[in-house]
Amino acid sequence: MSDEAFPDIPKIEFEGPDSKNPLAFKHYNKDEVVGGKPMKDHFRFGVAYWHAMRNPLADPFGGGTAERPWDDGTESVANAQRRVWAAFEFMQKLGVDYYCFHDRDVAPEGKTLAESHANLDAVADELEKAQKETGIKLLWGTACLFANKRYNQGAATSPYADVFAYAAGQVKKAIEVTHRLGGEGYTFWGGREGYSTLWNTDLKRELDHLAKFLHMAVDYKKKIGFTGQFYIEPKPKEPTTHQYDSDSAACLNFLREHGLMGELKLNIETNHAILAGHTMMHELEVAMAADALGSIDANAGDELIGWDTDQFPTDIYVTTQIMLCLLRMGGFTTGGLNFDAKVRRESFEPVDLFHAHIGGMDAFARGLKIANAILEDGRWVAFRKERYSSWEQGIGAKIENGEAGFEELEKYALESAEPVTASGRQEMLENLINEFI
Ligand code: XUL
Ligand code: CO
Repeated sequence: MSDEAFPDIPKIEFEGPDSKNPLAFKHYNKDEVVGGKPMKDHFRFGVAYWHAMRNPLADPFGGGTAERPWDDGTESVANAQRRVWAAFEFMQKLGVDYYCFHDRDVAPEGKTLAESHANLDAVADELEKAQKETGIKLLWGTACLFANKRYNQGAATSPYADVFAYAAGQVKKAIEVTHRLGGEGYTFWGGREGYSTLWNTDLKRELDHLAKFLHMAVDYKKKIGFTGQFYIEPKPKEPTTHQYDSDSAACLNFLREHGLMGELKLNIETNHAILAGHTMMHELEVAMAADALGSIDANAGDELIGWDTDQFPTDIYVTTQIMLCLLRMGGFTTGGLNFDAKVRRESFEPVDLFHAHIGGMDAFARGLKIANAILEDGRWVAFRKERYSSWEQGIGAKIENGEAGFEELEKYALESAEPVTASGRQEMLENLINEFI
């Protein structure tokens, strides 16, 4: 396609913190080395195709407002193919290396599964060409198992076996296309896997079915030699009242109970963490403790609203916490920071897509620099280490090494003076972190 989708927008460059150009990075300087590697390799930023290219910006009170001149509004394959080039022009001008998609975002659903497969293949041809031409890669693919009416009561957890089978056929194809496009991962987000009321729900049976579905996916992945990482994405509610993959701990418990640990890692989303009543840092720490933090859906929620508003991340405090976790983990392997975020309904012009992503990337660049400075300073790390120093030797080391039981500990306590603790110094630590922000 020769026509540009964003003709008035140049390639977004790093201009530094003094720049007043809204279409420039103030902090994200992709090749600048921070903490031993270039910024771009810390983040592995991804654009979410469904939000950037397909979200019409509707809300419950009114239809879409998004102006997307390259899109003719039809559900045709030709329109979907043209849209691919707009997407890649956007990503190239923005300077991100990855994207993520749902099967039904990139290609229209057909009247039959066979027709949907053919549509997806036709658009995948175009995606493959665009990837080759631009060097932009697929971070992960996924299947939309929630929009079509057939999934109104779930997909893998639907009470109806035919729906389970249909979903399996759809996911099989989505994994194949992800594999064909060199995807580095594949995500399972619950969609409508949950319930609206327990009065009509056999919870145990539905959870067993979900586990069976994931085992089949793992088997098939191995059969076709797809080596990308599988992820499960926690979210507590919306669209159902209770989603089965409600938070990191629930997902890990589910994976362990059903023999899936090691096969799937977690893709953790900031807005979902908030809906679960947790901080993002909590969700990341829980996943990291199980060696299961795989990827991140970067966005923000509005704490005053209480639903999945999928806003762009701008809060430096939160990006700092996320980068502190990632740096301590040693960074992503297959995962990345996918902007699972949409511009506001009021921000309907194409250029707003740039403002939104630039802001998110700059917020993460600042988070990275701040987190790295905190770690290099060493006081925060030293405080935490010192707080647990009683476990390094003596009775603490014996307990951790499994060399002491209740009898020995009772004897130790009887013979020792009253235990002494020190202040937790929460406020001092909050002040310390703020020194860097
Ligand atoms: C929904 C959500 C999804 C997943 C992919 O809240 O986050 O878009 O990221 O299915
Ligand atoms: Co998400």
